[in-house]
Amino acid sequence: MTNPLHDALFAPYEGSDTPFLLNPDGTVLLTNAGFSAMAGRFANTLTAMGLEPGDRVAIQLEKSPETLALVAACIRSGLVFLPLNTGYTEAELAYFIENSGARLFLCDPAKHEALKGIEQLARVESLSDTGGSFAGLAEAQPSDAPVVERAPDDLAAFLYTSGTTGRSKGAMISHRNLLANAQTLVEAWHFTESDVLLHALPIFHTHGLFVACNVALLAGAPMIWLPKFDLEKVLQSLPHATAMMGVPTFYTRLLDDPRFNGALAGHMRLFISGSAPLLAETHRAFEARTGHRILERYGMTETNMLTSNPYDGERVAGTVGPPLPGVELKVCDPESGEELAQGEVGMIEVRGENVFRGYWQMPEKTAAELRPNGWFITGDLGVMDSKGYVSIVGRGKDLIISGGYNIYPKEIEAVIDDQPGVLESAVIGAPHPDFGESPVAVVVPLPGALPDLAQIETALAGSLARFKHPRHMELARALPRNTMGKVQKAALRAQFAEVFKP
Ligand code: MCA
Ligand code: AMP
Repeated sequence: MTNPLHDALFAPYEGSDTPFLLNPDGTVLLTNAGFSAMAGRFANTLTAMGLEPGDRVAIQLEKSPETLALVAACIRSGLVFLPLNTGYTEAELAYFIENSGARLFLCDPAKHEALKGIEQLARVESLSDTGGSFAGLAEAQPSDAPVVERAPDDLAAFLYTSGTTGRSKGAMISHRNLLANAQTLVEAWHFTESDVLLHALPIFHTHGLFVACNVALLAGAPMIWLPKFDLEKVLQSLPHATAMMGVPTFYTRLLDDPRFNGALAGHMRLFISGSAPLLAETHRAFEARTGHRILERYGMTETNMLTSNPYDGERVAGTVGPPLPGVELKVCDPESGEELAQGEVGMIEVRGENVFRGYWQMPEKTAAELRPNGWFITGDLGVMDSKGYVSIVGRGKDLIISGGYNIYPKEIEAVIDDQPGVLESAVIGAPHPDFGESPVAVVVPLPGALPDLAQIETALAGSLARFKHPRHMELARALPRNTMGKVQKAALRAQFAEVFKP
């Protein structure tokens, strides 16, 4: 084997005129041959720029065939790619690019001018399905490119994940991590060449890129390629697809539309949900409407997929199923790390070939979460039943999941606390009918001051991606605290539990 991911995901179909990406009406958008030619040209362009194996390439691109071809090109050239949320502001991007030491940053042509400042940190080029400076350079390149040799433990990607404290950490993901998990999932979920995956997720996170794309690529199944979750296009695509992966918001949005019914889902064999808890009532409503039991699974950026409800056995609503083959999982005392008896609630720890290689240049953070014997401390609180099914019952980490995107309150609080007239703030997640959870900010003024909430919103807009902005903000005299002086976020969660209720 010369390059584990290239050999398994891209090489088998190279040059074949079979369909690779499809339109919502089932017609061919791009063949495998068209895709591999594009990826080859991009790989040659990257090499011609002087990038060398192991160099990092940061990518903030809209979802398009070109973006996926760039990922394939990085893998082929032995480069480490960093996919970045398209919503990130320049301030957020600068941190990732500087921290990773990326030599090249690729952005959308529409943002190229506005992001010129990044040139102090890395070369900046642009790419989209209609062109861009990188696409221009690629035109002159041949479509056949050398495949750079990689060992299984060589890095393939950095995915930045925030934490309860401090700055985001670059999770170092290897070829072995991604390939092991993709192989497990293809088998567990029975993917074959006959499948058509309806792909409506973003491709800058584990779910859309490593779960969805890698499973389809490894199985040789074409994908209906939607730039985003567009309800009309999803409804149009369903009769041409066999499987879909989504966050719970996909399923609640489908259920909100009366056109979505059993007949429309008749060609589908599998609906998979993850990234955030799927409410048991959504699971039941979905089955009542379509006859399909959604298969819920659980994973993390650092570990890829960890547990899954079974394909053939019982899919239990409100659980994330047993550990996947090759994944060891135990529930431990959060303080001592001792394994707890079955049925007790504790910290979920996991181990397996899927577990990442640590945080980039952050040995203390790596040591705090990844034990020397390979067990990773997930930060999720869970319990395992007598049949081995795991339920996530809470989070040891202060995290809000909105429509499948993770939001760390600390990051929002830090911006608000810096604003004139603010003494302190607390951000919590409140139940939201569309996004599952959404952030609420409680702002405490300095004595005698009256902070301007509109000005705080402007400050948030300048520094944080839109999806992180609190959708409700209000002033309070003080934050509830316990006798130790710690802010009681549970009390705030109870107070704001109905703030987004329709
Ligand atoms: C968009 N907006 C959001 C979100 N998405 N706000 C909060 N949370 C979000 N998730 C903002 C938009 O900027 C817009 O702002 C407004 O909300 C409404 O946009 P809308 O058109 O309704 O949103 P959308 O484009 O339809 O997106 C919603 C979405 C999307 C389809 C749920 O966010 C999505 O595809 N989420 C999937 C995320 C994902 O892949 N997560 C996996 C992470 P304005 O108010 O200005 O109009 S990987 C992971 O978690 C692990 C490993 C795992 O287990 O998978
Ligand atoms: P991230 O690593 O940023 O992609 O987010 C991973 C986190 O999402 C996990 O640690 C869980 O807290 C959460 N998560 C993923 N899948 C599920 C699920 N099916 N149910 C509940 N939480 C989930």
